[in-house]
Amino acid sequence: MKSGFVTVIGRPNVGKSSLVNAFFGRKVLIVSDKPQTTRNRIRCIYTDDDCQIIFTDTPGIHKPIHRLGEFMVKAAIQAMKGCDLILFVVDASKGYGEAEAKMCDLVRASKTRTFLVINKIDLVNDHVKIIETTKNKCDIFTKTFTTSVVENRGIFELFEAIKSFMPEGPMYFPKDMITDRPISFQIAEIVREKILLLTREEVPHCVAVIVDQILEREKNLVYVSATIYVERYSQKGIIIGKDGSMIKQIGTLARIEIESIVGKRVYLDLHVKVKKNWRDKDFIILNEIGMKDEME
Ligand SMILES: Nc1nc2c(ncn2[C@@H]2O[C@H](COP(=O)(O)OP(=O)(O)OP(=O)(O)O)[C@@H](O)[C@H]2O)c(=O)[nH]1
Ligand SMILES: [Mg+2]
Repeated sequence: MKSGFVTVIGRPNVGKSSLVNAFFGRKVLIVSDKPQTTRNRIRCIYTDDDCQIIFTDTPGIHKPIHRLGEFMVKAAIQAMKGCDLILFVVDASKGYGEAEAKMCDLVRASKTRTFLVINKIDLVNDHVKIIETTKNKCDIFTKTFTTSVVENRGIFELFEAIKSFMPEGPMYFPKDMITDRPISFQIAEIVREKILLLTREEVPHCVAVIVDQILEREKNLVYVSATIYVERYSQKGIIIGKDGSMIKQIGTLARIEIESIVGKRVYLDLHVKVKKNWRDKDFIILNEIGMKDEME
């Protein structure tokens, strides 16, 4: 059997999580049009009859301005260690910039084989130039691929190339395991994704979601309670909305998706709390949202 570890890196918003979802042919990771959607390294395990590929999605590499950002970048760098292959994802409409230069240094130091993936080619007329610029500035790529997740272009070719690149190895995870993150994490991410979808400006970045309780109340009903943390009272007002309209919308969208992963009806109880500067100071929240490894 072939098996191995593939780490996906790139600056925020280039489509890393979207690519991993495309490999699975379904949503495993949350995605949004706001940068810094992914905050943790998250393993997604693909298993078929003759191979197991463990994809590690990572937060976008950026210049951090608070502890949460520092931990996110640290998580991405850590994820590059010990993998068999790195996917270096670039947004075709943005090209090669500072973040890519930093990534290039990191990849070179890791001495790991790397595929260059130019994603979002649907947004540009000519992606040949960006491939050339990226290759000229960074000469570390074993192979180059162009993809569009929205138009499903190049995904199959890239996936097949990854598969054939994997070494012979064991099954690392049970074959029905999709992610290494617990259900409470997956639920919190779904709630956060709906907030990212429905709010703007600084609000999405100031939100943490923690699942407090998951209880099987009746045979076919699961009670889930979660707390949404924000940094200011004005943000709490935005999340709740006029007469509770926003929190209701967040709850409805999230509940439908949570029900599909839990396989039962869900009663979702959401609360909003203010914790000033939690992104810099609140190690309990940072720990609860999965930053433990990065805090050590
Ligand atoms: N036009 C276009 N949009 C894409 C493509 N792939 C992803 N997107 C969009 O780009 C945005 C960012 O996608 P994500 O998958 O969340 O990006 P990411 O790199 O994981 O972002 P972070 O988690 O913030 O680092 C979303 O709005 C996606 O729908 C693509 O091939 N073409
Ligand atoms: Mg992401």
